[in-house]
Amino acid sequence: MKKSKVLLGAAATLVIMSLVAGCGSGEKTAAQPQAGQQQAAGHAGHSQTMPKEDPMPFMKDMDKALQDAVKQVKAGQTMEAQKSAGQLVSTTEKVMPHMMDDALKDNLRKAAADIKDSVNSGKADPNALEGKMKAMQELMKQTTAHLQSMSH
Ligand SMILES: [Cu+2]
Repeated sequence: MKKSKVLLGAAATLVIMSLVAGCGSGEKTAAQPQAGQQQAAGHAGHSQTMPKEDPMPFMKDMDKALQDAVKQVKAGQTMEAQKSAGQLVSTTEKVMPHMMDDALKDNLRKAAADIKDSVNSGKADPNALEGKMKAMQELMKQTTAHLQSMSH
């Protein structure tokens, strides 16, 4: 009697253990295709992880802040130029969550930070700054095309 109870108990433990293990592995395999689906959705269009907003107005703000900063540096309006450069970086950050191209994202962020640093140094060479502006505008063109390839 006692022996069979122990055996039953052991069998029950085994069943529970295999159920738990089965559950665990089931969860793992279920999680993997989910991650794949999310990636696929991100490439096809506006990802669910993105803020629900149209990033295009940010691109306009970015362009305006960039042109203002360069204009103000040229006019010797250092304080205003620094404000515009700050605006440039913050609008760039707003667009970041909508971008799926990591290289482009990185380049755009670096271009904005570079311009801000040079404006904040207070001794930005207007000609060098103009070159940086053109480089950033080229990246912005690519970014706009990239954002338009997604549905927002
Ligand atoms: Cu988006």
